[in-house]
Amino acid sequence: MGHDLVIVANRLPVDRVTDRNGKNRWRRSPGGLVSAIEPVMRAHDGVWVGWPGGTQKFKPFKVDGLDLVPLAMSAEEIEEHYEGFSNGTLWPLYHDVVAKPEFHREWWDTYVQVNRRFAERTAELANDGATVWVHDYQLQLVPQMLRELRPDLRIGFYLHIPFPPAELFQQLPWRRQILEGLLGADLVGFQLPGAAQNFIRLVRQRVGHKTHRDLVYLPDGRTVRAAAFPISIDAAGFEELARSESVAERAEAIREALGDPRKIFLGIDRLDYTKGIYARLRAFGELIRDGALTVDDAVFVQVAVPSRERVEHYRNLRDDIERLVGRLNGDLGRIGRPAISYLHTSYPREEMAALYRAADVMVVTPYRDGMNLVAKEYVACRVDDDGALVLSEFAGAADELRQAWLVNPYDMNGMKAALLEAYNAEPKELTRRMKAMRRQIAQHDVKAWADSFMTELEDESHSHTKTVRPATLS
Ligand code: GDG
Repeated sequence: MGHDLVIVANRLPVDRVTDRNGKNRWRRSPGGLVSAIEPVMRAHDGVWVGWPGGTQKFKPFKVDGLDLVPLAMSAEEIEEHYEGFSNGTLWPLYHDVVAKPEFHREWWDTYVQVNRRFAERTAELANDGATVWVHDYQLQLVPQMLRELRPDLRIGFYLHIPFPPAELFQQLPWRRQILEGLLGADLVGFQLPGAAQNFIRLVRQRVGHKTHRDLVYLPDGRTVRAAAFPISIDAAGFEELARSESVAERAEAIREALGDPRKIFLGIDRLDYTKGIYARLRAFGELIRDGALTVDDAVFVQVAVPSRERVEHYRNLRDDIERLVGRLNGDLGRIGRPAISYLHTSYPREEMAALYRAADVMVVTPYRDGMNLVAKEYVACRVDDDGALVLSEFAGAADELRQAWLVNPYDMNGMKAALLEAYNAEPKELTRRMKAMRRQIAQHDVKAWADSFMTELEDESHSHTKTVRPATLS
């Protein structure tokens, strides 16, 4: 039996866990994306296609009533499609070349192969005229491959990470194939309007199609729309969690365990070179060295969530950060008073909420970030309308959270000044800023995001009657 909605994403929204009795089972991954998409899936008889992690093959299964179709990857595919082309080529290229992207033809071939398998399986699962929503940079060829197999489908694509300006994108040897892959969709969604504009401009320049504002007119009569849909979080869910007694108590306990400093700075990031962890810790260390802050008054809690540990860049980054933390604590700390409290681990959602509640200054300083949900989660958890957010201008979230202390993460002195201002801000000032940011997040939550994308995808008229010549550029 087919489905009226197919969600296609690199990962399935579940993790394989071993329970107390040593039995393996599936557990739903935490996170807003799944909870936002779940109601849409239920309303449309949906199914989710994705990689379950690892190399083991599984039959389709259900978790909490959600239909899931796992697509296995071989060890070579994990190495070349996931770690290679996705995380070694596209990830750095799309994040302003913060690290040097590597271009390998074998990685590309495997990327094509995996995308084809996703497209073929999706084509089998979709009912006549069904809607398919493809997610993220690992699967940019799926829309076109699927369109060829199933012209009857309505196809949407959403990119969670930035889409780079033409000057960087054109480094990619397979730039035209990627653009054509995305053009298989009826609607291509991005975090920010600038990314949609980058895409339209590239399509015009590199593929040679006619474009007007946010529309691309294809020679076959189809119209593709590119637009921004800034993603968000389950704001009410986070707020409820933050208000719970157990989280409030845990936040108190965290403060106490840190020796009741006057103020707690907090960073929570996947350990990724785009997140700017090294520079922010350096800035904080310099403030202590300068005497602007002391280890009695302030501590920086940095949670670095393990990520992509098999990719070399990530291993080196971890070493660099840990060497810096060691040096700062060795130089600046005293017994029982480290400058940085560094944790290389991940936590349950409750502990995240308690950390957000405990922190006076949240520091989010990526060099480039599609959105950054951590910044939004912090705001949602500040139920007393206090706390300061120091936020990079280069995070998508900066477009909405205008009342944060916005910083350029490349500007060390600017970042130091912002950290200090946030630290010294008057309560009235903090409340004014936080209230405005909380209003924004409450009104634009992840449900609103999913609804607006789906509405746009389903409502759209996807054809035009213009006469356009076939593209000739290469
Ligand atoms: C990509 C884009 C875009 C983190 N540590 C733990 C944990 N988390 C959760 C956070 C947050 C999520 O993971 C991280 O999301 P971010 O947005 O901060 O960053 P990426 O992972 O890089 O996500 C990004 C996003 O996609 C969505 O489109 O915003 O720009 O790069 O929700 O809370 N959750 C738990 N324990 C942890 O230790 N439970």
